[in-house]
Amino acid sequence: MKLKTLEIPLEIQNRLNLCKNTLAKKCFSLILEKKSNLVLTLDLTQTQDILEQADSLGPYISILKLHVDIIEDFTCEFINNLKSIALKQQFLIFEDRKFTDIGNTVAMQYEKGIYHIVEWADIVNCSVLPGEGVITGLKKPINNRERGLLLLAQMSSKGAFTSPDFIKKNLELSERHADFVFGFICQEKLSNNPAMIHMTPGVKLKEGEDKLGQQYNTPEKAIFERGSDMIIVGRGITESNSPEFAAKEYQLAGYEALLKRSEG
Ligand code: 5BU
Repeated sequence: MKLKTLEIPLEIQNRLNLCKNTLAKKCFSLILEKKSNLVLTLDLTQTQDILEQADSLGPYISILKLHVDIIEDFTCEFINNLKSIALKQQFLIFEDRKFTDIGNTVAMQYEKGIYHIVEWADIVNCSVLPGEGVITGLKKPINNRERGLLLLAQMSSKGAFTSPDFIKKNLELSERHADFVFGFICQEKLSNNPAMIHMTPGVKLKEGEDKLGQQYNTPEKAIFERGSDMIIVGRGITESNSPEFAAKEYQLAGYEALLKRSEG
């Protein structure tokens, strides 16, 4: 198993040159530098496990995604340690908080409580179900930090509600707030704006379903056939016998699919 080290996906290089959003630039640069369009999701409940996996799998990923509210022994020290690992291993931190409330509430959820998410998460996401206020609310606590927002346009789970109108609204709002919004969580390419990044969860090397309605597509299907840019993978890696071997496999599968698309 070897990456074609000399090849780069020209499409990503071109899009990097076109985009102005800082987080989009960072993502495109990481994809090219690390030859990885892999977002690892560490849905683990113990901080030590998260830190160990983040450090050992860090070389193969561009983004680490968390659900901070499932952690049972959360401390500020954990965040400091995670930030050091992110710096050492060169990945961005994405808190999958899925903000969905009125602007005033999401602003507080982003900044306050025990987690102070705005202080450490480079990337967060929200649903536009509440309307534009959810985005303007999330902008409030940012100040001059470099932060990016992804819109939750489509979900991977069975029976997820996604009407064409809802997707259209996501596209409109992404353009209106392109200083902050730099892409989508989705199941296929939605935007023709080359600066917008598409990230897809529900990815495994083998298609299938879990027992609670999660549906899986392969990296090839997500990236090559459906035109997404990054794959989000959790249990495919964390529950394998060798997470390091699996992370390399997903890195290779995701990046090869991107190369294949760029060539085509
Ligand atoms: P998995 O172990 O690869 O199934 O984990 C998928 C992760 O992506 C998990 O953290 C979910 O919360 C997250 N996710 C998802 O699976 N599907 C979606 O549509 C969205 C997020 Br949005």
